[in-house]
Amino acid sequence: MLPDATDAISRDGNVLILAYDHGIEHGPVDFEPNPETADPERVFELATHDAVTALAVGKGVAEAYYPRYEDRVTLLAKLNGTSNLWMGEPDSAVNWSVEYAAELGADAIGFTLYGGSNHEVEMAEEFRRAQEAARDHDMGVVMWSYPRGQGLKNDTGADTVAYAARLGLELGADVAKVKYPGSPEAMGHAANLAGPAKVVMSGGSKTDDRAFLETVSEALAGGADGLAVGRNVFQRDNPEEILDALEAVIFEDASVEEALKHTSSAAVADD
Ligand code: FBP
Repeated sequence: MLPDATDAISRDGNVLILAYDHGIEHGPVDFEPNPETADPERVFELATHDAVTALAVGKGVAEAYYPRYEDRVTLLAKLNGTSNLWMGEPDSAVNWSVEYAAELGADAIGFTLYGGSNHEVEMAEEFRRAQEAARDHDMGVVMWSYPRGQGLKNDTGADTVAYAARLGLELGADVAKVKYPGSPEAMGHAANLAGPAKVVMSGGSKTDDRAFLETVSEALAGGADGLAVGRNVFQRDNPEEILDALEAVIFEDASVEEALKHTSSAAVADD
């Protein structure tokens, strides 16, 4: 972890990564709730929102769209990814090099590590190469740290998530992206173990405005440095509203009640 490595992808020390690698990881099914988000242009437009400190996308999407947005969006190059069609032990193909990501203008790289998978050793070695190349290019390093495999699937227990956060620090990530472990205390435990590396909560499947904002607020209270979110933003009918609300919670220290005023839920509650 290097002290200034996250400057380009943070705001006042906090991070809000808009994740849009779902077309690889989950497939088109994730765009069904809000079909216009199948068009990357729609999501690049969302990423121009002041709340978004970086947009995480795969190579093809970056190549096709980033040149038109380079002045308005901070690019996080999600280097590896595997489709949901893959049925083997958790693994992730490295789809582009750090050098090429730098050429395209990326400020940071993103890399999934499945600790606990039969492929952990190779994945850690691939991560090493990417992390060191990122240092050569002054790019930040974000680890999607998801312990998984051999019976461990989406484990959100406090000890597992703390281990995931610690792997981020140990292997040289500047930011460890982890699943929410269910309470502010457990989040704090993970954040402590990550030391100087930032820890951000992974958004997860879509929930309602209040439940989502409460979880984000709890994670921050526990010691998280922000959020990396996909579906809980782009699957909403009004993604800009939830970004307004997240901006209030993450960067303006607003309460959930205050933040909810940015969303249509507030209008429904007032009726
Ligand atoms: P969400 O906020 O939609 O959960 O996205 C976060 C993310 O890490 C994405 O970057 C990735 O595509 C997806 O979750 C992977 O989810 P999983 O591997 O748990 O199915």
